[in-house]
Amino acid sequence: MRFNRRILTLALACAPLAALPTGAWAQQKPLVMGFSQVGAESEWRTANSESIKSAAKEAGIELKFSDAQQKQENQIKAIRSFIAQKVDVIAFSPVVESGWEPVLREAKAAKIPVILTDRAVNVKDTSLYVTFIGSDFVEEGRKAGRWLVEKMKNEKGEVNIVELQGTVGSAPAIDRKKGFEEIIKADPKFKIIRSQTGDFTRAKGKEVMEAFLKAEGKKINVLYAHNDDMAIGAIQAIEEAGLKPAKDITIISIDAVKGAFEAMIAGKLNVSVECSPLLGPQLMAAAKDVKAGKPIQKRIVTEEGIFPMEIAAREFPKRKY
Ligand code: GZL
Repeated sequence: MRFNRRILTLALACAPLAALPTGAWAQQKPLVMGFSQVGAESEWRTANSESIKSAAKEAGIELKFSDAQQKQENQIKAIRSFIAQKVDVIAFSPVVESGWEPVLREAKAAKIPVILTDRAVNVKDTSLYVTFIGSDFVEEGRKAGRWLVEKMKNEKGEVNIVELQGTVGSAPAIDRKKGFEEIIKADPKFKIIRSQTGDFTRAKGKEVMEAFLKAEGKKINVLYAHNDDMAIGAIQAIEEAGLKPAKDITIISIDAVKGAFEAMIAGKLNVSVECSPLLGPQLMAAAKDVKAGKPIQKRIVTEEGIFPMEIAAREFPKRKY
């Protein structure tokens, strides 16, 4: 008799749950997101990873986070693993634009929605991802170009530019180059005399700048770096060559991370175009909307500014990354 009473008590205690619509039960289980990150190559990337992890925690989303060490094959492996684990949603920042169709088709076949953050992919079938949340890199390149044209408007002679490109084949490297050239081509005095990848890292940026200085020396008037980390590495090379960064060579870079503000305040960097890594909250909101079956924009662009050295000290205390 006692045993039956216990079962009855338990059944009565669970009864209210049975009354919940099944969806409500499903909503009790936290949404599980598989995220494949490019790597940890720059200050920007570190801030981006922190934003994603803290936003997942804040949103009550279970995050499976994988660092690809800037290798596409590691990202593809991670995405396949997320599919095998039957996560609710997959998100990633593609290290390069191409080579994603096969694994994205596998995710689609497994009915797992994919969200792109930070960088885009180059696919014919855009149904392979739900949305792309990130900056307009072409516009970032245009902003860098417009700043240079304005700064050099009274310059009569040639303006010789060396360019440190981002990771070969990546959306930011392709588009920042495109936007910058679109603006400077209006005036033939601007010439890009050397252009090479520094892979978005300080070490490689310094190494390539050393080679540029060896080959071109005092002919260099401007350095255009696709991110602050490469610019900071190049600043070291410029100083070691006995030149004054931001004076002997005008330096333009992109991201507007803390290191860039410190360099501008020290008078060693002329300007940094903002590229916000703080994509975590938008990503988590999009993931929840996708799972709830809500409509979502195919492209969500992050709004960004530009920070010349003259305002760096005033703006630095307000910076969030
Ligand atoms: C831009 C991002 C780039 C940053 C670099 O959204 O993909 O990658 O500009 C980072 O600092 O390495």
